[in-house]
Amino acid sequence: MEKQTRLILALDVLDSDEAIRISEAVADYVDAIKVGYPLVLASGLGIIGKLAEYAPIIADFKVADIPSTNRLICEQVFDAGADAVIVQGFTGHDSLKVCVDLAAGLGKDVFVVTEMSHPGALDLMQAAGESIARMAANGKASGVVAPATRPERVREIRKIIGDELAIISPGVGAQGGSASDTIMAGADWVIVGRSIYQSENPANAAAKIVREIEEVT
Ligand code: OMP
Repeated sequence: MEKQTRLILALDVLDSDEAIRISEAVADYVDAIKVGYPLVLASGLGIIGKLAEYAPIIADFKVADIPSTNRLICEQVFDAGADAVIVQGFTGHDSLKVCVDLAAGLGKDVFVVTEMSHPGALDLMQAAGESIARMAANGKASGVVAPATRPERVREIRKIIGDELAIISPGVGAQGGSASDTIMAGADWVIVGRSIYQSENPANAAAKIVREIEEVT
């Protein structure tokens, strides 16, 4: 994934035609498109290959199982044409390792969720976030997912993982986070969904976020 616009679209629409239309419209403004359960469950895994024509695809399945099941899931995801997969970190180092090993052999990326962006992440996840970030770095993941709703946590997680790993950061716009604050806190990319795909003009909405990022980089 090349760092150009530093914007990743989270494409949580359900209709495949709409997904293709939006991807085509925003292709010039995004470095990747993140596809997850909503779109894949509604449209089938084949949507990944179709959208890969417009941008690299991050498959957000928040993979969280035992190692052998994680391997089966990641094989399907990469076979479908995804360039990267998002996995949960709380399942531990062995579950992560199979994903990283498989991805490394295929030249693909693994991003590990540390602490999520919603308020409920404070109940349990935040306490484990820094340990998960450390495990992601030790386990040679490509990067971590960290919350744009809490730039101070992005800053902490950056200190833990150093500069080798990337930070991709959701929570900008609809969840209240700011693209520029998140980038200034140390994120490499911001992930934006509803503020783009629910906009009357997704291309304009994406362009506006890219301009905001450019102002602080
Ligand atoms: P919007 O809130 O619509 O911009 O979408 C954010 C996207 O990022 C959604 O696809 C979420 O599932 C995803 N996400 C979070 O919002 N918070 C997290 O902590 C982690 C993710 C993720 O792993 O992508």
